[in-house]
Amino acid sequence: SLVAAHGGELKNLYLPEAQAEAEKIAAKELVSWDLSHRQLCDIELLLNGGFSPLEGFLSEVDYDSVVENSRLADGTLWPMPVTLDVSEDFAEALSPGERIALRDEEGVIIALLEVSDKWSPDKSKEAEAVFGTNDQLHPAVNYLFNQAGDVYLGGKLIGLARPSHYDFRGLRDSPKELRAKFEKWGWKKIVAFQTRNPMHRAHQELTFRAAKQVEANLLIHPVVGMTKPGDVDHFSRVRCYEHVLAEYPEQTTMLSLLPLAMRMGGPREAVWHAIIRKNYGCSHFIVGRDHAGPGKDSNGKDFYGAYDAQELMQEYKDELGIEMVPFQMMVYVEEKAEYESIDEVQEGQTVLNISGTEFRRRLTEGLDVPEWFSYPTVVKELRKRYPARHKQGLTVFFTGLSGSGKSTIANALLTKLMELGERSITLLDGDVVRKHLSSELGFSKEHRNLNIQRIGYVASEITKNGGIAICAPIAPYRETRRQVREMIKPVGGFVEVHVSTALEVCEQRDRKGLYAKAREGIIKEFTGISDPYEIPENPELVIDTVGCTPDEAAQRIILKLEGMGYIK
Ligand code: PPS
Repeated sequence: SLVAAHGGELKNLYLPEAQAEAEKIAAKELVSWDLSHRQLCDIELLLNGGFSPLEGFLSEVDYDSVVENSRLADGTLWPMPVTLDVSEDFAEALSPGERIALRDEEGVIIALLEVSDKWSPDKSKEAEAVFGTNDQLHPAVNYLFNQAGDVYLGGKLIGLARPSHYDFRGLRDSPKELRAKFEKWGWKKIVAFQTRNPMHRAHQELTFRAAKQVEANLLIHPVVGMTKPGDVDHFSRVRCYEHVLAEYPEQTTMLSLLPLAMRMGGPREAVWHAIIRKNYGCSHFIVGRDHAGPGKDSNGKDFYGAYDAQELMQEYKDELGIEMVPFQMMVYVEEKAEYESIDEVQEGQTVLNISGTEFRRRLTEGLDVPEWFSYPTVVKELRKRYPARHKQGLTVFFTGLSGSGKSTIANALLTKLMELGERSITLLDGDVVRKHLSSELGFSKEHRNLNIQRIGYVASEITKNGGIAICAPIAPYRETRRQVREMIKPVGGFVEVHVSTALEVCEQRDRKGLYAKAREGIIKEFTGISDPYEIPENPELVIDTVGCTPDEAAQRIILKLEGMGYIK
């Protein structure tokens, strides 16, 4: 039979259906808390027994004990605080013994919490003891100080509804369901592989060897709850895993998704991961190099040593109840055309490896990825997600005084890009936007900023979907322009063009007669005359329309875009 759950018994905190229905109706009267995404991930694993032996969010004594000794108050090994953080305001009105309703993002009541404890944690102590640092570059420390509420609630949970998922439903198994599958297939020894990254050949080699070494079946058990910010989204990853699955001998390996919210807690997290896999029925757990590592701290140093996690696992070996399969990094040995563990490589042999960063660079530059590194199916999947720069969306953001020539150049650029014909293009000209998006706005600082934020939002959507947005507002405030850049950068290219034509020139041209009216005071808050224009500090391009035709100006932008790789 399969390994027992941690603490002996696999928990299931859900009420039987009929009872749950009755409780749901009664629960509508209760005070309720809207769960954050991370809390929702935690609650799913609490309710389905993935976090056995926990029966709810940690009480204060359990929390103190976990923080200090990686153990619950009764001595059971448990390395990670699982707490319900709430705001002071919310906590204030609660009294011990009270029941509250916990709701998901759509307002569905997932569970009831019988509040037994309420306390203000020493966050600094928690960070230091659990994650070994107070450095906010650590994602969990950052969460603790900048997102988590200041009060923790502890108590037992009563599960009423399973958190809903619309994606990859066939690949989501609770511990009970996964155990049932193992039993049905007659799998007795199962080695689990934890991952938050796409899998390439090295991972396939490593996991296949691990399974062979301990004569076990293999469970690929990727985290799809929350991983490190900036990771490849789980939709793309799961499609990659499905391709990799085809590379194992048939009937030996399975894929199941784990809705865990990772903390990137290195050694302690490795122990936690192992306990969770034991609850899912696995007998073995692979711990590789830098397990659940959060990257580098503010001094550029790794938060944890590469094999710290393996060492801590070793320390708890006798009481873990799931065996570690330690692995060193796998590298490709060119002479042998094979993967090998880095500690087995002989002197004089050529070792090839492509780092995650280098792999990403190759995708964005549209460069070749060799077949020894990954599978063409996986690379193709990731290329869809991370297209080469000339296939990504892009925003060209003009800023400058009224009459500086923004619209004229923007139109010339639009036409030239249409001539190239690679992507669809939208022009968000100042006047057009004020007619269709911002007709109720005036020219106060507040209204101008609102106007620019709307433009930024629309441009970011266009950019995200692979199009080109050309924006041509005055956008006089630096801070708002910065916000727009921040909004768009993560989804594609952003090129700021300062049309720097001097005020005197704009006023002299006065195409719309607005400057004359502004001087007379008929138009108030007029940029450059009676309202500020903050000059951009680091635009990608500066264009003065004196001595430069619109055609030349547009051509300069095209060249810039080519130089940056956005057009081929
Ligand atoms: S902002 O500050 O970015 O929101 O301005 P924008 O949306 O680009 O609108 C600028 C156009 O509105 C006309 N206009 C004024 N501009 C500046 N200040 C005041 N008070 C003002 N009142 C009306 C003007 O025609 C601007 O168009 P452009 O194309 O820039 O000349």
